Amino acid sequence: MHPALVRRTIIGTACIAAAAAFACSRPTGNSGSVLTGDAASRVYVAPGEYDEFYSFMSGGFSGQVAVYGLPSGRLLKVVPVFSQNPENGYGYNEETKGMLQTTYGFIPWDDTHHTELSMTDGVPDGRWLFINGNNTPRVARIDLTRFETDEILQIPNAAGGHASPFTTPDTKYIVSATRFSVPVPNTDVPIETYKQNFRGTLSFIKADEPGKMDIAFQILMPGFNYDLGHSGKGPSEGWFFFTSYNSEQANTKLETNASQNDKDYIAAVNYALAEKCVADGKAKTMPADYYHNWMDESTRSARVERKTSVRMLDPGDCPGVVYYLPTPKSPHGVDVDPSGEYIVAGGKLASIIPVHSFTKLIKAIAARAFDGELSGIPILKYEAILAGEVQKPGLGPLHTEFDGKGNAYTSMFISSEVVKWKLGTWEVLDRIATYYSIGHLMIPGGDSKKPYGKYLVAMNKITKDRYLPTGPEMFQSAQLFDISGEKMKLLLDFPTIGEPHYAQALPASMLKDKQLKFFSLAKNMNPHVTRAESDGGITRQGRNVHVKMIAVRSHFGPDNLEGVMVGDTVYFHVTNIEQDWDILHGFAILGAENSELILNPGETRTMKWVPRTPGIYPFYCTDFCSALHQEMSGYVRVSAAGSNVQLKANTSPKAQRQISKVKGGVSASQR
Ligand code: RUQ
Ligand code: CUA
Repeated sequence: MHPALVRRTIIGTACIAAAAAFACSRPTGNSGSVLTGDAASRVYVAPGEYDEFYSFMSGGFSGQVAVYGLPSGRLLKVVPVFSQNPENGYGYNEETKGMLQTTYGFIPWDDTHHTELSMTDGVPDGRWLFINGNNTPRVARIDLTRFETDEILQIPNAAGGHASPFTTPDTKYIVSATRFSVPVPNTDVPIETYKQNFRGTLSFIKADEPGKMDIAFQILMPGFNYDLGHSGKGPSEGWFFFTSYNSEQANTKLETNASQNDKDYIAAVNYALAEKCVADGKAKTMPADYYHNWMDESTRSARVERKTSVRMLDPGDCPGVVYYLPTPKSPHGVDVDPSGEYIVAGGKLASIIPVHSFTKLIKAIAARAFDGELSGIPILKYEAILAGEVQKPGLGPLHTEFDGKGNAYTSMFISSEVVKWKLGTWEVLDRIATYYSIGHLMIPGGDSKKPYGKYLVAMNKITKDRYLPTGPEMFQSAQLFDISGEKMKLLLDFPTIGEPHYAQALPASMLKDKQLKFFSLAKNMNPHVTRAESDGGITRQGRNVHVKMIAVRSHFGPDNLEGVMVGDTVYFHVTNIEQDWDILHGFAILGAENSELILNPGETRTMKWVPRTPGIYPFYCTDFCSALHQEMSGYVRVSAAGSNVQLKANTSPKAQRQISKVKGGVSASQR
């Protein structure tokens, strides 16, 4: 019987027996059966106090990033990345639409999988967070002083960007490997010619300069499916490891056809050597079509650049750049321990966890301990590179993280548990159930040189009875474990947005004091900025009407607009002229086929609006900003096409009175 059901039955029986004496509480899921006494106090963050860690969870099929506090599990923010976000107008307003531009057109969605913090010397440094778009292969950079997406790079010659955006210890590169092999360049061929025509690519993306992300080079690989990656560190710095499955190169019914081989491969890529080969001109420049979009800091508007070529390195032209490490059985995760010596693979269908040794790998290469080759890539002998195998770990090993104290923690999808084992002796030390079907797990800093090793978060694929039911679909579920002692302890369940896949976390102290509180109005170089109400107004350029407007507690200026006609396209350029933390205004207008605008203090945002019928259209502030928030509104008069109503923008007497009240504050902030 399911453990939850067992407990419910017990509670049920005890309840009947005790009914005369006590009021029985209803059974509430099964957490009580595994919780220890102090769990509540371990996760309790008192009102007004802060969490110890920021945890950045992938938003999965929401396309975003969700930021949670740990240990409380409180949702702190949703950062829009690849999906339009009506909550703040990202991807709807004119300034940010460009961020979602791709060669496939404007794409309002993606499927995010892995968050990755930037690192310095192999340790998270709190500058940026990267995340991948899995469907339309892209990588994004989020600035951690603002929690905003600043840059998106599309990956050409790829179809699905799953092994991404893992970083090198110095954040010189982040990577993206294609999940699906396709013809490179992509072209119309019969699908059954998979083996002849389909190829994989591994992309190394230059990532250490904001606004300058670019494909440094791609490596052309056999037509497998590439799954996950991790960089080496310490002695293995300069190498990158990628798992692959479907070495069978099946193109149909992968469920069985891609699970035939006893072993698939981890590709060990010597990217330091690849760099050298590229510098020596051994990569071919090939045409490619992809977008690079980034936010211009001064205008806070997206800049969009279309790129036309990449450098493609064929491993045959750079001997020693890639080796294959045979790894049982359709490996999913590949994780490198804090010392950089051990490379741990999670073979979804394997009955052991294999651990490769970097020292042995280098020796095996020198001794040419090969088992043949694949498309010119030498296959190392399994026994020659093996450090050890964890025996009987459980079923369905996927991902491993480390606590920095010599222990590894592996998620077991099929047996729904976390298994703790010891590096070096490979013995299983502890196991604890997860509810249910854990995918990734995360320890703050757990894939870095210096894990923080206090908590572990399990990200589970199935939620079922963990919360009050919400129809057939429930949020995904995360669970927080205390790993500070010998035995793991369950502390907390909390729901997450989308399917979080992976997360990374760092101490709040690394970010908290670096947060930007507002944008400087003086430095706002948006071409449509309005710095003072007297600069507002309405102008016509053919069928386009531009409205320049300020928002300040508690009015818009101007707030009455006339002379707009059916057939016009109206652009509302609204500037929030507040210079104060967390004082936001919004803008929405009746019937707009668009989301609202949300305006950070000091920021200009533009809404495009096409009125369809004559009439009066109210607009209002959507973010409750003051006692007179409900008064923060205005009207647009729309006349029939060809009418002779004059363009007019005015300011209401009430707004005049309010502006004189707040003027001192506003002008002071502009000095
Ligand atoms: S995945 S549950 Cu998309 Cu990283 Cu392993
Ligand atoms: Cu401004 Cu409500």
